[in-house]
Amino acid sequence: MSEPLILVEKLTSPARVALIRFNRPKVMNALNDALAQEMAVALAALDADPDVHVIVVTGNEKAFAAGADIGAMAEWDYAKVYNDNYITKHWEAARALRKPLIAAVSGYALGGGCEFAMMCDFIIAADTAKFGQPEITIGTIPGLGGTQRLPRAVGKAKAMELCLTGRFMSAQEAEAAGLVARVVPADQLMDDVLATAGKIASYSLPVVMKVKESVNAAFETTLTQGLLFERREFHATFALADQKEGMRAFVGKRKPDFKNH
Ligand code: CO8
Repeated sequence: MSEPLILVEKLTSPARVALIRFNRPKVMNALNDALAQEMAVALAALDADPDVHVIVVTGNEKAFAAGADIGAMAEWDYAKVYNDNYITKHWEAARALRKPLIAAVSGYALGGGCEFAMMCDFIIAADTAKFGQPEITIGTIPGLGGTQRLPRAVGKAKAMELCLTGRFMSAQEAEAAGLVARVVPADQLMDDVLATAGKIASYSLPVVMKVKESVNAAFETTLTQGLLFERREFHATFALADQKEGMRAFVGKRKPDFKNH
């Protein structure tokens, strides 16, 4: 049996959190198609699993992922990538998730690695993290959303400069530019990310999913449509028992006991 390309674990502590770890350490977690397929299957299964509220994806100390597997791609031709629907076929599964997906990034997040981190709902980075879109240095361009999500995250000037030069950006620069939610010392990354995931997992799942959907609407709609969407979803929380429980618990000065309905 060959090694699995990703390791999937449903944690007991914190509860309702699943951890996915890229498992190609010898090649800096280069993302080949078999890994992409395993990831798509795992994400869909965890999204459908009622015991899981939050999914965390990580790599290892050296690399979150150093991009698509260059050795695998080197001899592919246009007909192959087009006919295979390369990238779309597996990676777009991440966009269909209703539950939060958090990227815990240590070391290199380059090319497809940076792009997949940006597909996650937010990134927490170790102070060792390095982000970049170096595709131009190997004769291609970003293909998993780098030219679209990077400008939305850090603005046109920095995104254009990063994609055109292929240079790497430090965790500190990424935080200042708005790409990452927070930077933490490398040896505290997983404790911090899992505590964050555990906190989100302690809330009412339908409310968590409404927050995710509403924030994402900010990138897909006009302001007027987005505000209307948020208002409707806010009103809809009043149909949930968990809204009663949350507000009554606050008034009664006790901890809420959310039932996810
Ligand atoms: N693909 C395949 N193998 C890789 C990759 C990669 N992306 N990155 C590193 N490796 C391998 C190296 O070949 C090396 O293997 P070996 O030990 O057999 O020689 C091993 O990992 C260790 O790497 P290095 O010896 O190079 O380690 P360094 O510490 O010297 O350098 C770097 C680390 C800076 C990360 C360097 O390896 C590097 O520049 N890697 C390539 C980065 C890159 O160009 N990424 C973009 C790839 S293209 C892309 O992502 C397209 C996006 C669209 C598709 C998205 C679908 C996922």
